[in-house]
Amino acid sequence: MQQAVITGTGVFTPEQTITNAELVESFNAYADRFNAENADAIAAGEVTAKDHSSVEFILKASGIEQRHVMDKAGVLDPARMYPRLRQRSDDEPGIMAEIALDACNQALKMAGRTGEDVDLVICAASNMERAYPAVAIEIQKLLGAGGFAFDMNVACSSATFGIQAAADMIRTGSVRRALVVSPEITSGHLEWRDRDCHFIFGDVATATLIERREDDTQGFLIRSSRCATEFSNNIRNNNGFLRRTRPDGVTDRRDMQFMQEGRKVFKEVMPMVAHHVLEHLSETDVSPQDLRRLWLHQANKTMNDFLGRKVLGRDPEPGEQPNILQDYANTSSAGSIIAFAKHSNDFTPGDLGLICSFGAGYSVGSVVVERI
Ligand code: CO8
Repeated sequence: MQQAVITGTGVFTPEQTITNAELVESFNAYADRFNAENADAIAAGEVTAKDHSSVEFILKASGIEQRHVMDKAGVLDPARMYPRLRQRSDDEPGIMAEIALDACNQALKMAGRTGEDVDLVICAASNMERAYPAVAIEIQKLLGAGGFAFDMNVACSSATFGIQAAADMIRTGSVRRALVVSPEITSGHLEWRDRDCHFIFGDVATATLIERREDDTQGFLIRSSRCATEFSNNIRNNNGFLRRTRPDGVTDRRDMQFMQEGRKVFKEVMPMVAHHVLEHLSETDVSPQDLRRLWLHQANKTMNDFLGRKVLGRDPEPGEQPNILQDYANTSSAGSIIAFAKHSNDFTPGDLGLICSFGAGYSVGSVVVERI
């Protein structure tokens, strides 16, 4: 059996940012406009008035301070409230492939490889730009990679599930080098007009290069991984290709964007993740005290504080559980990979760490890595 090693990572970060203050100002202008336009219906009790959002609430409830987005102007326009992206012809790279390529090239450069060295591309993300051809195959072509490519979606856990799939194929010898890439344009499917969730997400793309271990391979050995799922409607998006077949097949309906029962998610997912991680560690003879760092899913600071305490059995020391969500918000599957990419350079051979993601499905993915 071969061994699989993470030899490179890449993070594409969109240039445009939206601070909480900018977001709240735009949301409140939208809410005032909505309330004025619907004044009669609101007075008659037929429509619910929109309350203002608040910077203080967002920071306290989530820890998020800003988010990166592909189009700030469209999101902040109170008459629009979603991104405006350029129409592209079928002969140009799609926007997901374009940002994925940037992240992949960073990962390849870090490992001293080129696209031609790669024989598997997995595009692992929460939503795909189109049904087919697979975005991954487009990325494969743009990279000049060989072998094969496919898309997979496990929402926030897409990247860790992708890493497990790629590592398993490397171990059995069916591929030699794989890129797991997560272009997450969450701004396209976030409901920016809903104050309960308008602050949650941001855009980014991450890539992880995984290679078969040779004598001189350096990086992070994938010691083990575990994936788990359990069906829940508490995080859901009903958009899809059967939409026009429904009697009420409208496009601008609340459930065509991201929806969640945030409190329920919090209460149900936390025990599931803590149990999953502790079982994974125990089955593979790794003590939580052996882990130098946890690179957790980046949805909510309180969630990460809770998990850090559950896994380590004590309050994490500074740097043991780095967050990036204050700068990026929740970037779905990319979050734990951004944390890993930005906070792993100080590892020395023998150091162990845990990458862990969780979210819609529900889904949980955990990967134990060792610096070699
Ligand atoms: N400003 C002011 N007040 C607000 C706001 C706001 N923006 N929003 C809500 N409030 C009010 C509420 O109305 C409520 O008022 P009241 O007490 O009078 O009823 C009060 O504040 C408290 O509201 P909540 O109970 O909702 O607040 P919480 O403390 O629970 O925090 C969170 C809300 C931050 C959403 C929290 O519940 C949370 O983080 N939950 C878990 C979220 C999570 O991790 N979800 C995972 C989803 S990600 C995923 O799986 C990927 C999906 C695919 C990607 C999709 C991309 C778009």
